[in-house]
Amino acid sequence: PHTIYLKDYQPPAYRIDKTELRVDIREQSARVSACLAFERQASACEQLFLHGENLELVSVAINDRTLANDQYQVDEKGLTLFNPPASFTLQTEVTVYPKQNTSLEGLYKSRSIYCTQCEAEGFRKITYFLDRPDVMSDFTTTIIADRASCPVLLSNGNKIDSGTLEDGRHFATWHDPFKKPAYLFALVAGDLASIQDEFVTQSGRKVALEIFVENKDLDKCDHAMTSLKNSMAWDEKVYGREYDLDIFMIVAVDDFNMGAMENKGLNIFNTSCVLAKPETTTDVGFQRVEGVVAHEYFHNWSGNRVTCRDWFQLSLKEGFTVYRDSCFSADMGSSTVKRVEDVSVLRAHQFAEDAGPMAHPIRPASFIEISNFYTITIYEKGAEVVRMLANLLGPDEFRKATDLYFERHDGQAVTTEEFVQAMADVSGRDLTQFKRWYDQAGTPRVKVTDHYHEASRQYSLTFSQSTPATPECSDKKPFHIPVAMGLLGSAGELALKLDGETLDDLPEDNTQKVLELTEPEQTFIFNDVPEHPVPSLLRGFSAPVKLSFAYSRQDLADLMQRDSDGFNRWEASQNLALAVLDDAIRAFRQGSLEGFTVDPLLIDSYRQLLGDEQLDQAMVALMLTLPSQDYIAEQYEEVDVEAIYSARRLLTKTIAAELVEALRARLTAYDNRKPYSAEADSIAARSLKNTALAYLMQDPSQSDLDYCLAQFNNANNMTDEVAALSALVYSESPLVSEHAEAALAAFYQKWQDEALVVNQWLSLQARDPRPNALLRVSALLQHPAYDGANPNKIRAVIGAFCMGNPINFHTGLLDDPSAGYRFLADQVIALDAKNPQIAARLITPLTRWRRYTPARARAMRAELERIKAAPELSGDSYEIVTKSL
Ligand code: HT7
Ligand code: ZN
Repeated sequence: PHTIYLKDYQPPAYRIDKTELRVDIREQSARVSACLAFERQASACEQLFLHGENLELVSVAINDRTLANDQYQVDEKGLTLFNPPASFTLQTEVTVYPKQNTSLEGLYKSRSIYCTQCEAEGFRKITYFLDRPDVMSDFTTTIIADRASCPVLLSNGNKIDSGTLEDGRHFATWHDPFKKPAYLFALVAGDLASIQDEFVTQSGRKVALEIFVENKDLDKCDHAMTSLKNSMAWDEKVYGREYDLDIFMIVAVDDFNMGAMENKGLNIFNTSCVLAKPETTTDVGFQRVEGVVAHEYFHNWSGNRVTCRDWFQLSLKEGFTVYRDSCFSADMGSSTVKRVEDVSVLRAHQFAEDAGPMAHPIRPASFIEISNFYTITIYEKGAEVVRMLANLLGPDEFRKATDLYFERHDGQAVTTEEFVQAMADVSGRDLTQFKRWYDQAGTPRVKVTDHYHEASRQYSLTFSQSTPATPECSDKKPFHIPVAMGLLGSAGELALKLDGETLDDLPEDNTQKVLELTEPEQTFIFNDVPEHPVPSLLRGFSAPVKLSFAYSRQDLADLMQRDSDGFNRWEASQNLALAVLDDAIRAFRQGSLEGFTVDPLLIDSYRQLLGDEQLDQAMVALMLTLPSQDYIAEQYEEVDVEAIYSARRLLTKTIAAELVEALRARLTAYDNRKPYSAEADSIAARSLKNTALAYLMQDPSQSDLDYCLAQFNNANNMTDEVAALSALVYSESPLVSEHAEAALAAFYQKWQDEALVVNQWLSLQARDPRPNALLRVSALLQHPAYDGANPNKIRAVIGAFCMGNPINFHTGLLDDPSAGYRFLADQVIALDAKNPQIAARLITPLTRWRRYTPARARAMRAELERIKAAPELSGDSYEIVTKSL
């Protein structure tokens, strides 16, 4: 495998102005005929290389003349044309094998549905092409298949023809009037049912909306349709972006490597991101459907109308689109809850990536396999960078800048430079330093100290920033970091007047400011400060950094109660919990948790929270939830898995015991007879009730257990049903164990025909922290519900065990502590030949070996070596393994 560098970018030698495809699908294979109109862009070209992989070439002609053997050459990477003319039509015919295509890239079969996945480089598995995003073409596609097995034939754009052929076959021809790169091409053929609706755009155009699924799933499409219409309206209102074709289609398939794909006018989705109904889908599932439908729809502008010049620019479309979908979800529900959720994911997983061997900037400088760069860094950190720009410019200028960007670059393939330039042009700001966020990896540390001078009533905050070395660079230059902040006095928020500012400079509400850090060290002095305040820093998580300030525990308890910034109230709860967890981790490491007492300040703060009737119930639930094991691990240089697990477990049990009455009061306050609704306040009420239930089931009374069993048996929605099931399964109380086994069996019996529900059942067991989980996981792999070719099932069992069950993954089996690592390596090696993208992703937990104690690090490393030595390892897995060794 070889490395591709951004610095080597060259524009394509040819354009492909028109692409005509004819895809003739038969049970055993498909014949793809392509007619491509090439125009030379540069001076003479002796050899033109077209990408093509896993294609069986049947014929090749230029301007209708079959090529002689010395006019072309074919190898496993593509087709080379020797001395092609300046302007010509290339005709090729190839055979492909959708049923045997287990990589789920190119044209493949998912259950009975033929579908495609072309991003990033899958089109080359369909036909020979310049498969790169800066080659944009006008596509006309004819699909031919059996009418009985494939009554529905879809592709991008508008249907321009259809008809009947001999032998029970039929065809449909689609034309997409918008030029697009090949990665946005799609086709679907299958026996699909659909729901239909309509959206009238702000300029009065009618757009037909259609969601296609297998007939059995037709009752689970309404939420996706509502989400789609909400997204269309939101993009018009917030970004002035209108949909451009006459039809927008979504197709759901079971076998899909990621969540969904934004193909022009024909989005293809993993069923897990479309299907939802209360009986089978949790609240988290409903929110995911809404978010992913929005994300793919928003790509129509941020990605499709304005696309990427090359794959190094991936965050141009992904970071921006994640930012857009997260603002949309914030507007549909609670913005603070959404922010907390996003930041939790970022800090537990992106920060870990940024500190590991796969760390890369949001615009990487090189890669071996682009599929490995669909990372949490490109997506979520990319979104944080756009969020910082949006906050620096303010809403009006940011909107002007996005308008300018879309208008300037409509129909073009551009770079992140152009995106930032639009921001700079509108705002007049110099964003040169800001652009370091695009090419320096790593999470900046920001250390803050303060000083209060009573006599002068001056308060100063000193910030110093530094960024640890990452593989691409060890000498980091300072970042431009916006720090939103306020100051808490004893009676509330204080007015902020920076030294040098006059009253005229200040807005009416001047209790919040954004301080812009640009130097390694900077001090800000505030005047007329009446008392030593408690600073509230990095409000709303205004930059993706690790900020530290020496808060006392009482300060944190105070911020938890009183900060006007909802995000920072939650942040204070996390920091207070982390401090107490650290006490327990130290005690564990010094010998034992026996007799350890949990700081009563944490218990009292939680008690206050449980009694707070004003605060959004979802926020109460989030603040009562201890930091995840991954986020706790992030706080330490060396991860002590047992100490973290034991400390968190002890705190959970202590909180449950100390607050039993307040927790029960939350159950009593909840009205179980309310009909289900997916609105934010209903979701919030359920989340608090189920958080309380999980605590109570740590050591339940008979009536707590009865409540949980009744909820499990009578719930009218999956959120409550699965919350009760996991409270039963994860309880260590002897009162519960036989009920847990029975509930697991009953759940499977009830839901065995609902694949997505079965995935929940699998993953709940794979995450079970009790000892010897690996034995149960190995049994699950043999269960009839498991399918080793389906990425959702792989994620539900192998992914959930290796990434969501750290205590079992790292401790293995009682007599075999490395068994978890060996299990993962075995699974990766077996999967790599079939689906390299999914195999490579699974390796992630092993890549972090340097963070663990020496014996574990050695064992993890040995498994990486074993994967590396596997015969015919894919480029995908090779890249991850070699970069992490
Ligand atoms: N833009 C889409 C990326 C995607 C993808 C990438 C690699 C392999 C399979 C894939 N399926 C979809 C998804 C998105 O971000 O919208
Ligand atoms: Zn995307």
